Amino acid sequence: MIKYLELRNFPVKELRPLASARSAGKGISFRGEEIVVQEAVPEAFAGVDIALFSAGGSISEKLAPEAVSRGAVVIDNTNAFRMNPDVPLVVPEVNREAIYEHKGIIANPNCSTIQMVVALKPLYDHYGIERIIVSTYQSVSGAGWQATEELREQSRAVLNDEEVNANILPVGKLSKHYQMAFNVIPQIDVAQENGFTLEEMKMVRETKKIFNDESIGVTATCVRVPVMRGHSESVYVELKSDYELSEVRELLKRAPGVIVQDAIEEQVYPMPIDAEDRTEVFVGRIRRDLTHPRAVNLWVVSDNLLKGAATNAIQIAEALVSEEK
Ligand code: 11C
Repeated sequence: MIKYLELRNFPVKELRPLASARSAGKGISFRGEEIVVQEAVPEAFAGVDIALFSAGGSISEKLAPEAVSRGAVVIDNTNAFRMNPDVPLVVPEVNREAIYEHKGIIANPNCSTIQMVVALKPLYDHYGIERIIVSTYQSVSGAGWQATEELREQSRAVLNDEEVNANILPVGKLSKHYQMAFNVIPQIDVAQENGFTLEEMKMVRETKKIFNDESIGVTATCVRVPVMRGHSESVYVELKSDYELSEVRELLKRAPGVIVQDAIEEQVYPMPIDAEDRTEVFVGRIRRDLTHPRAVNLWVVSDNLLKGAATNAIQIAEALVSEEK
């Protein structure tokens, strides 16, 4: 987020990096200047206009209200407030208008939801959406930098015929862990009572909230794959009216934040390796479904750390300070 504030020339008067007591006193660099990290205590938010939170749900629950009570608008990257009816859940390309209804906190959605709704927005507006069936192929960076280190270490161990240790995935806080290298794991986040995982239910609930449409049917299967960065999704979308494939392609090409890479005959399609460090959502494999006359299949890829997190948060901040509502 700090890098993107810098890259996008966000009008920052003062940057105040806040973290745990353990990190306080360390330095970070911003616009060529070294800034000292302070401890994230309630008083540290005095005089802050916009507070970007990304330190886990429990920290947000504790400190976001403190920041708001001191006059800040909080943009929260965690799951803590996303389904709170008083908190807008925003992807600027989809529901920018919701930003201005905030009561102090604005939530940044889950990465896998963000990239899907950006791709579906033009189809939702033009045809309406009846139902979505999504399967994800999510990179390990979604589970934090330790997970990326573990994948590196495990890959090296497998190739060297050494013992493989697994301590993080699928879910750090659970007791069972599985090898990620040369494997796929059909679990992201904890199990829910209905047999889905929390990641899957985030995709279901957040999609309905962002489109402000409870009638959309959404079902998700979220899978971790041994990719460092960039989430991919196979999306089946049943539209409310008939469509022409050429029109779907045109709508996607014109959609803000979307890049179409779609020519299977020339082997052109999005891949996470190409999406790294890019802020757009890439869409390809656009094809008519074989089982339903109003359904279309898409392959959607984006950098989960950028559009899926940092970039989306900074875009919300940009909309907040923009004159244009
Ligand atoms: C993952 N989507 O890939 C998760 C990470 O609710 O913001 C983001 C969790 C969240 O593991």
